[in-house]
Amino acid sequence: MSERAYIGLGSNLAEPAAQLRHALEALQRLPGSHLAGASSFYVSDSLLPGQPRYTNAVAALDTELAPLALLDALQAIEQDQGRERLERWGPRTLDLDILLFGDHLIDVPRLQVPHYHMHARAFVLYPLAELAPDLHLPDGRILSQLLAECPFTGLERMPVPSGPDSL
Ligand code: A4P
Ligand code: MG
Repeated sequence: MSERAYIGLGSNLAEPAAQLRHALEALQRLPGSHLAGASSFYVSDSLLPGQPRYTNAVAALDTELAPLALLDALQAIEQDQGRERLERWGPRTLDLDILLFGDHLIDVPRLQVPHYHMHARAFVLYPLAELAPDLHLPDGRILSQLLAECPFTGLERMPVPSGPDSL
């Protein structure tokens, strides 16, 4: 059975926008999966001081992969694109987070879904709203309400369309 997953993409090293475009191409190639959509790209300051600015986006992926198989596949894409895990929250060529996986609530050591900070991060919520403005989270939260509590301040939407059609 196919599930709709939402994937958060982030990069702040080595041409971030190109990293995100490559990652979207890689998502398109995942087995048993279909890239159903991609948001615009957004640029914002890092939450952590002293790091380059981030480029972020969200992708909608319809997938027959199980959640941990999807996590394995996303981590393989991160590795392919040169991610080095030198420190947690350090700068990275590519970060792929599973924001949502259908209506599943997942809490196992390797994977927590919904992603633990998505409800308070403008660089996640605004691109997600481009793809699914009426979304209800499996824990009962409503995306429009989260957006109302999360100012757009500090986000810069890049003008060039970034969807799969423009890859
Ligand atoms: N893991 C658990 N749940 C998930 C999930 N839902 N999706 C585990 C993906 N992975 C999940 O991840 C560490 C472990 O989390 C994984 O091995 C997996 O088993 P990681 O990607 O190696 O570590 P990380 O990215 O350094 O940590 P984390 O918590 O994902 O970092 P954040 O919270 O994403 O923070 N500022 C802006 N403007 N934009 C950003 O994207 N990102 C960060 C990093 C800081 N500031 C930022 C941004
Ligand atoms: Mg991560």
